[in-house]
Amino acid sequence: MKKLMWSLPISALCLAAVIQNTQALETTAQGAEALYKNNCESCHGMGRLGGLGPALLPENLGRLKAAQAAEVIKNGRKATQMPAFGNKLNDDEIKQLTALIYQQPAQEPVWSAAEINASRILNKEKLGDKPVFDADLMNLFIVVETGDHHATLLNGDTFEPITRFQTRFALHGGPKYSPDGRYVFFASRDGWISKYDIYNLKVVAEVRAGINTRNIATSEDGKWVIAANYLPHNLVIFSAEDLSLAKMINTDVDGIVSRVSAVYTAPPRNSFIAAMKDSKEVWEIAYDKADFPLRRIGTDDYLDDFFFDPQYQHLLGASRDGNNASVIDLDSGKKIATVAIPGMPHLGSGIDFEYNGHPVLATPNLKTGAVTVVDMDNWQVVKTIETLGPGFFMRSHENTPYAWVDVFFGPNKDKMHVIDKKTLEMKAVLDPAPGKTVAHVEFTKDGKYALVSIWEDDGAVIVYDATTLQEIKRIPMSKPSGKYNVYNKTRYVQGTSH
Ligand code: DHE
Repeated sequence: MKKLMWSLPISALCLAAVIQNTQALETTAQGAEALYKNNCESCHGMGRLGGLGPALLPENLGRLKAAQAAEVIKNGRKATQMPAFGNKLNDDEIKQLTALIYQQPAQEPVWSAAEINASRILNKEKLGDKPVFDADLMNLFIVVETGDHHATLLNGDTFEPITRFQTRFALHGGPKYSPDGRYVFFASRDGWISKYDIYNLKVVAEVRAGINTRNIATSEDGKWVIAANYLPHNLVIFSAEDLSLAKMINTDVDGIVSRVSAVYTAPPRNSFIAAMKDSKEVWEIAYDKADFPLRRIGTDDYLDDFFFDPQYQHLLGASRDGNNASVIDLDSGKKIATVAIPGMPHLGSGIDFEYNGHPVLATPNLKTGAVTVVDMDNWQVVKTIETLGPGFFMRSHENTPYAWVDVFFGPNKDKMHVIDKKTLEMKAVLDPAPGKTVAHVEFTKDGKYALVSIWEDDGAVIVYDATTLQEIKRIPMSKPSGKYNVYNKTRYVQGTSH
């Protein structure tokens, strides 16, 4: 392959998995290719690009260890259509297939406009303009359940599910709503974008944007959806109306080869802002101008995880060494400060609120058990709040006194911290499911209730009174990875991440 993906830097979290995967045994290529063709190709596609089943390329498998892949081939995968091959293939054949899928294909995979256009699926049914159920449309939640690849539409007043539907395999990143909250767009790691009509409880359009996709963003005017891809190296813009292709923006430019880490919407700027994985740049794409003009902002470090201040005037990007964050003024394109945050801040999960009359941001850290609070008036660290381990997701709401942060990694993954935003002291540490991973919080529209995930296949969403911290209800769900309230997300309520 000409483009050497493995020589490029990769995110810290998946490093371990990648090292393991690239240690996969050399295969007798001929035999493995034939085994693939006869047993796997009809679902996983020619060239291992994916089809009914996910793509089987090293980049797409970065999060699955080779031993686990062999196990899936042998015994099948629960809650998917992947059958068990254990009675058809012997151990040596399974070993060969496992080795094959962790090898780069001889030909570099292509996903051009032709493949994108050919992948598009439109639901041609005539659908009505009124919701087919009765609920406060602004207080609905989409809960993504990655355990069995489903999503639940949850009524935020009654906490009763309205419907539950199958999604594409392995969704990642927050689903994004249209400004009126009627439609929600999902992205899968395999590149599928699905547009779901909440009023009619139906998928209305789908398109495959790439082979390995990071996330999507929707424009504030409701017209565009953009996908950030690792493979190919590009950003792809679609009409939000019917997911038809509007523009592909190649990110391998000026001799620099770069994947795209993520893309976000900056509503006051009418632009999308993209984080580059392998180039020292931030890209801004104007979505309100013809042909989506691009502005490239040079940075002095690789910045691939972002926090934006509420005005979208400043961007905080975590540096790759995980020891500090750069503050970039998005108007001038200049770096204006460096904030020392030694624990590898997870800025994408950062939230903002007011503390002592100052706007602050609070971010969990991926390497240390700490939440870092930074004054956005002077970019100084106000406080480092000790937690019981590295956290992944943090959330609050403008109407609640507390900020909630999980632990996610290590022995205390079952704990949930509740921090008082007025004092920056720990108000409580919740322990609702000892031994299980407890993560990710979202609030009802009014901020009165906090919904917390028990992140297990036989998990649940727990509803808490966000003031008394009493448990109100437990709704069984299959690894509910994220919950997204229509009002909080479409109104960019303070305390929600972008
Ligand atoms: Fe995520 C959001 C990157 C691993 C679950 N994750 C995001 C976003 C980025 C990101 C850039 C913001 C995009 C958005 O919401 O539009 N995630 C990364 C990584 O680089 C990392 C560390 C490695 C990787 O393999 O991609 C990573 N993420 C994970 C997981 O292992 C998680 C826990 C399980 C999973 O399903 O993959 C995970 N990421 C999530 C979730 C969100 C997310 C649930 C949305 C959070 C939200 O509330 O908005």
